[in-house]
Amino acid sequence: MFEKILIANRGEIALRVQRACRELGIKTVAVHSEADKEAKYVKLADESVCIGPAASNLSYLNIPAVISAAEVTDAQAIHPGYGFLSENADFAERVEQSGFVFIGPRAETIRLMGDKVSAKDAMRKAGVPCVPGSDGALPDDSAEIIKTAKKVGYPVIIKAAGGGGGRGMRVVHTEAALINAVMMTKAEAQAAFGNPMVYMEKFLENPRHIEIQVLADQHGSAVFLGDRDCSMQRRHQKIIEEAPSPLLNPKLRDKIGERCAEACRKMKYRGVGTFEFLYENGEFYFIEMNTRLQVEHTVTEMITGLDLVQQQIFVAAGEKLKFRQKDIVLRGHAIECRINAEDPYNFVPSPGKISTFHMPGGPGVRIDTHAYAGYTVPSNYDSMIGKLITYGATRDQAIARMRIALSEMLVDGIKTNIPLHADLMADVAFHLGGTSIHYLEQKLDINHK
Ligand code: MV4
Repeated sequence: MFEKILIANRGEIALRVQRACRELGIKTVAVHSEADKEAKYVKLADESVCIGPAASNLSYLNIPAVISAAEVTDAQAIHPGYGFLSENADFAERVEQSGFVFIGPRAETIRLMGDKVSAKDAMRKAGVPCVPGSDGALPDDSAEIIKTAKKVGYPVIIKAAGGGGGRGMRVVHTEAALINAVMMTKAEAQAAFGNPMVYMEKFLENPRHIEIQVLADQHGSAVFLGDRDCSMQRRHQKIIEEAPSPLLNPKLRDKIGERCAEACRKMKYRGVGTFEFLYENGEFYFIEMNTRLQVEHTVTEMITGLDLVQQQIFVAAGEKLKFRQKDIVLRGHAIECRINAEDPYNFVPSPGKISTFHMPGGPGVRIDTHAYAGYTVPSNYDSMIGKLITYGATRDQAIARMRIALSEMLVDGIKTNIPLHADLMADVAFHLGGTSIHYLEQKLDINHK
């Protein structure tokens, strides 16, 4: 097992990884920007290294600075957290070339999944159901593109191979608009990702976003750890996640989950991963795979009883999974509310100094945050300051506990989205379960007219 791990991230996830290490008796190195040097989790780490100024591209995204920090502190492995360098194949490669272990999949796997055309191709070959569409990237020939769209049926969506997470896509409703839309998406993709390749899919009008969590070791074993429903989102930012999805029954879940686990075995996947699906009319359609630990891994931890960060560390160290699929039991229900430093209704970021910080507690309440009274939320990074997670035997109990927890939570000095979460916990459609990916934006629109 590793003796020392460098955590190449900041905020709540840096603290989360630190806690997992401490429990395993592993020493931690925190790297931080000048803006984060006073943060408590930095001081809590066994060692810390300042890797640059506040701007992310000069610090948390600075590959040579992160690797140098691992060298000077003699860390053996690097945990990338989420965001920043976590899905950067070049980083993973350079970490391993420098003699450290990258806590995540092989660079080759990250690269395969980073290109959405090659990812989809790999999934199709591995038997994972995909959205119908073009066979790989679209050709240059307009007549061919028109033919493909006719076959797929309008509306279609044009997506950049280099995109993902909602970047570089365009919906097309008619043949008249098709070629121009393809040209525009290609030009934008070239500018944004340095890759003009685009592909086509049938556009699903009102799907849910359901994802499958997987875990695989280096010895060919892979399991799925249930699903999460992440449909409550705005502008591709998830706000609430839950596990399991209120829409699935065990049979459907096991069927799609086993497909994902089998795909991992075929790809020789290593580490944790997430298969993202759109779910409509009882069918799953693969859209993307994330090769990192996700923000919402917590809800999976609550219903499986596993520590996913520790599992990442075990498999990165070459250990075998200590359980098989039949040993994985999904128990109860968990909900996560992302707490952001922002205006709850216009979503404008609200950085600054937190004066009051009172956190809820009680049975089934978990808080993952690096914030505290007196902490200053920097303006340089993502506005998420923490996650409130509740667990219950049933979905209703998890919701009831969330309502109480939100009512106890006090954060003053900055604005937060706690009032929006309180509204959503009282929302009838949310209570019924399974609102679509468009629900929150529609609700916010109505409330503002
Ligand atoms: C789609 C889609 C409808 N049909 N693909 C957006 C993020 C990226 N991961 C894929 N996205 C979508 N792809 C087809 N064929 C609708 C979306 C989409 C979406 C997906 C998941 C969560 C939120 C979303 C919000 C708007 C659009």
